[in-house]
Amino acid sequence: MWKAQRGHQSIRHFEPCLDASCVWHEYKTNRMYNNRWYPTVEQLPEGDLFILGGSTTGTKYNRAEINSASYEFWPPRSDAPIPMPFLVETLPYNLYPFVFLLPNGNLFIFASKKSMIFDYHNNRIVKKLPDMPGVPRSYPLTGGAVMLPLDPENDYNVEILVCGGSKEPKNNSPADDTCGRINLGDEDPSWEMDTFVHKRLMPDGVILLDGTVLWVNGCQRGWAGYNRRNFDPTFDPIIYDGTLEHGKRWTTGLADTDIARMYHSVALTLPDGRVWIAGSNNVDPPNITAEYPTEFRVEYFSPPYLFQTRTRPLLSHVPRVVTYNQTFEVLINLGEFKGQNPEIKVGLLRQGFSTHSMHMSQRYVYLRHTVAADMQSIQIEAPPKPTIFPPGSGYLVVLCNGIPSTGVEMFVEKNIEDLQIP
Ligand SMILES: [Cu+2]
Repeated sequence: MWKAQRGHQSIRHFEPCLDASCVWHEYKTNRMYNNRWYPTVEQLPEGDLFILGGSTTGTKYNRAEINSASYEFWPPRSDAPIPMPFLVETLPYNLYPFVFLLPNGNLFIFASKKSMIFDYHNNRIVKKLPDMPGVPRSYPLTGGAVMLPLDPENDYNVEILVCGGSKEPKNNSPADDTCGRINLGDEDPSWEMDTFVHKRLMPDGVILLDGTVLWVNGCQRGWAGYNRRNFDPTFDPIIYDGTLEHGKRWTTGLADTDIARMYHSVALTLPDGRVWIAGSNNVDPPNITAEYPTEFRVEYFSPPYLFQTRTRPLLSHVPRVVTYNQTFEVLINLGEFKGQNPEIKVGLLRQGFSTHSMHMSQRYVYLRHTVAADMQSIQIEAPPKPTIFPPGSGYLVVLCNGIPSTGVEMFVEKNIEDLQIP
């Protein structure tokens, strides 16, 4: 049986397969320069990975002696990790910084309350942004962050949403009940504060197939970590629609769960439009009889768009791989909406990967398109460049009056040959 090596510097590869032969490959010699416990990884347009921050050893929260205040690339682009003073300025609550690749090729980087636009090509801060009001938002005072869907209609203007967190690393610390949203397209971006409906730390924010954001998991008191640090679980899912005006963005009153999902919970949007929710373990060693037990049950959340009586659009003949800026055709069946001039949108979702309320490399991009006169096919333009959607897979979705089709996996590559199908 495969046993993982010590993980602080490990790079592990997993090759998907259709049989039972899949194994993890561990690289003992090829490894990161720095020990990194709780770093962030973001996919880059060049096809490699940006790895940022963390601490050199496991800890309740970061401190100067163990701070991995640097970044590096995988595969390596430099001979050594590159120092990042921002990760010193944001101590001690700066593990798992929020990082998003921006359409202009820079990175948005957020830790604690601070954020900046960073040019990783030239190791240069492009712009420092104002502090976000309220509590720190990074581990172990864990909030969540989402880059709202990118849309060619507004020239891929970027807005970032950061929600929740906790006041201090104490058992009785109240979770935060606010979200902040910053428009990076503004000349002087500032945080517009909004409610998070109620207090929540360790939330999971996932982009649904229709471009809205579902928040699940978490709790109302304490901080992130093992052994009696998380209390008062939040059971209700809430949905944020970033296209609506302030005060009208939240949908509440959805079906509650009765499972506490706090530290080490995860959530992921599925191609069929549901959300897969799993985990929770805030006891070490795992214990299924604890007050908040180690949780082995999986749940599926079905968003309101799956309960509409209207016909769900059908999508077929999606190409397996397209190149940037390529125009391609898919077939659609709009059911009773055919001929009624419905609003058609096309989206491409990359769910990214989820841990500790982080949804690294998650993004959603609307695609330019033209619906055929007979409403049975759509000409779609692939994302124009890799800074908008880095190379790799996503789920293509057609929305008809806001109701999404099932997502169909499609790869976007610089060259068709880049996708090696075994
Ligand atoms: Cu952990």
